[in-house]
Amino acid sequence: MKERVKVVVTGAAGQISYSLIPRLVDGHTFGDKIVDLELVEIPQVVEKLDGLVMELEDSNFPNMGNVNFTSDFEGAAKDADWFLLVGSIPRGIVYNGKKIEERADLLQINGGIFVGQGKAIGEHGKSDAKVLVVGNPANTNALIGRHAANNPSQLWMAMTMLDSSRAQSVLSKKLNACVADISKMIIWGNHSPTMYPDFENMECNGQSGKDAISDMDWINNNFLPTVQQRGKAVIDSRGASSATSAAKAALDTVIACENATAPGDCFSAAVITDGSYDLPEGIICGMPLRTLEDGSVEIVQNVVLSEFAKEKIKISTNELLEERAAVEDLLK
Ligand code: NAX
Repeated sequence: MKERVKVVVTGAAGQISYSLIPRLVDGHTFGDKIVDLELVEIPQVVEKLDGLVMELEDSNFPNMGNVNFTSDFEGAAKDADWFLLVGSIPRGIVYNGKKIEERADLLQINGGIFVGQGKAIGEHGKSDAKVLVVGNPANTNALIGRHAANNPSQLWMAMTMLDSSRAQSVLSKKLNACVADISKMIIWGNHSPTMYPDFENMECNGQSGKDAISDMDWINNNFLPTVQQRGKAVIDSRGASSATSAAKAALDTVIACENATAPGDCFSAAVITDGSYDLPEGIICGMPLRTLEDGSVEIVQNVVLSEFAKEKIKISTNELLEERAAVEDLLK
């Protein structure tokens, strides 16, 4: 009998999910496993998911198991292996009669959602469940969710894979290489414009970025701003935020966790800090990770950080500390 994996996706009627969900059951992301889906939405739009389920059924995906849609997150969470928390309230919408424009309001509202979801994951998810937070502000949402879950054997991550894919793409062009030639692409810090894409420790066909790139003018005035501001550039052009690339990045994160990492390589996601790299403890911060043969995920140690890198990372961890302070009441 084939192995099964149960995956919960929130924000299932949103634009990222429309690209993401079909590819969870196409046999690529989870290999041969049968994938049971729990698709979660807020009550106001949950019925729309009936149409998505019809489309999934009509697509004849060979690895699709049971599919359910619901607004009951607690029920959906029961014995789930994976939680892809995409759902959140975007900036600019009117919520309880107030237009949400301030980052502090966004932190409070979305943070509130993650208290309930975190508690349900901690109580009802599998003890080795993996949680990927995509909904923004992703790092602080993950911090709140993890705290509410209070179940340290579960792994909480905030997504920085899209930032790492963007960095990989820009660097491959600069170095006249293919994206597949680039490895060890680490994103440090927050999933926000303060993130630090570590060009020095990435490798292109085995050569370190530190050795391959000496043009600091290009790094400071082209590479860093392009990667850090890419989300905004997509919104400015498309009138909507990154969707297909965000979905691909979420799938890449799942694949990176489901398969042992190649020796010497790493992947990017933000996890709880533990004192590694002298980062402030108790924040969800982008770091280099690797998956071991037994399926556990650990922080890669001994990456050498230059003074330039340390300075940039500090800006981002300071922002994460400020975000944590803004949601202090949700972390009690
Ligand atoms: P959409 O607005 O298209 O979809 C979000 C969906 O979430 C909506 O259907 C909404 O009803 C649902 N939702 C809201 N609260 C919910 C709750 N409590 N439970 C379940 N569902 C809920 O946004 P989309 O473009 O799909 O983006 C989703 C999130 O990803 C946003 O917060 C966005 O900022 C974030 N992103 C994160 C990225 C990352 O790299 N970490 C990159 C892409 C994207 O910007």
